[in-house]
Amino acid sequence: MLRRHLVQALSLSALTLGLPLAHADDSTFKIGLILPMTGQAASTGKQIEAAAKLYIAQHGDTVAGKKVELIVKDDTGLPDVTKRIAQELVVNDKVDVLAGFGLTPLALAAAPIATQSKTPMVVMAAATSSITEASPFIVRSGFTLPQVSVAMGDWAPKNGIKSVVTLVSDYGPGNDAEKYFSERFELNGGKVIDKLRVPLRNPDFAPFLQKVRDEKPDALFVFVPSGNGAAVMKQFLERGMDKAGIKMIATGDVTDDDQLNDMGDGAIGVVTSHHYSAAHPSAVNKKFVADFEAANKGMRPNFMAVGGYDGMRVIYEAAKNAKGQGGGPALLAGMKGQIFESPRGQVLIDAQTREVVQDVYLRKVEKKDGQLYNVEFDVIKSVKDPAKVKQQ
Ligand code: VNL
Repeated sequence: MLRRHLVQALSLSALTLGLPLAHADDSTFKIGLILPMTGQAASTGKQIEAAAKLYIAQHGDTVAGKKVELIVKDDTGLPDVTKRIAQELVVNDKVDVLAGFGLTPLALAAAPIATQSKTPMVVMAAATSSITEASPFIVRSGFTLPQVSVAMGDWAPKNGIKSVVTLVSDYGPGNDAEKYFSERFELNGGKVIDKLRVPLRNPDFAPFLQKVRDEKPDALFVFVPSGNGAAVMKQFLERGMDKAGIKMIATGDVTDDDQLNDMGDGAIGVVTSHHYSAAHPSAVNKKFVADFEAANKGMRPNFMAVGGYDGMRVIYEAAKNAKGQGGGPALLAGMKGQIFESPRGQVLIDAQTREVVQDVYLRKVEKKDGQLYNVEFDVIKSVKDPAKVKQQ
């Protein structure tokens, strides 16, 4: 306890006085990976850790002449813990880069540490649009909710869905999904009858779904974070919502590849919009899925794994681009503007917004070889985060 207080006191003064925080010694390149390995978002932590380790296994544990050291820390999904760990990693371990961040409040808690210590911070999972504005040192390797929600606002009204109730987790990404889906859906002539928000922690969907049944929309639009989709799907089916003529549409967070196979055949036909499916039919993705499953006892990679895997790519290539120039700003500069083929398709790290520009797909749940997959049937190319397009 005493040691922790001392560390905190020292780190705080070093950060606030703007003292130079020496980075790792010259022979190692340290990546501090902060993830929820326990608690409600633990599946996200497990997916990203596995993906980061796969990237290192495939690409080697040296980069730009330095030995890569991956330091994985469990923040248990609590923002205060994320912040303390970020501080310790920067001050004690002298990491070159911070990465991970499973939920929006966790990313926001660490942002001031990245800014004060000038340490690049790669957000691999959290997806509220405003996160990248919390620090100029943040680069995102996953996606934003506005980016994937707008596609559904275009698809639904063209496919017989005229009225919708939205149901989202009541925090940053849910608010983004609700806003950007609804605005686009109504612009296209649809009507949003009601907007429902469920608590993030231990949600009970039953009373909300009962309300939706009474309101009888053509469809229910859902966003819940990765790991919570199966619970919504189960209750949706148990209440016979589909039989009452209410379709489910959602962002791909709900039909998450990590859980999809456990949702049962009732999920077949659900249409979602998202940036990654394990069924994406490219050679790069087939190899990624096969290697990931081989290294992790058949576990299927989801969009969180891809955010982690691509985040490692962004970090490795930035280290090479910085060409031995030490320090956070050079590494950050090396992250901006990268273009590469990800398992999800072609991506660009936009130098202005530090967001991923990527293709967004419409997908339908189908059974192939006895397993459920999100099968892509349409694509919107090179989508920027719409929240930032408006501002520019
Ligand atoms: C967030 C967004 C988390 C989307 C998620 O799963 C997700 C977030 C843990 O920003 O908190 O699927």
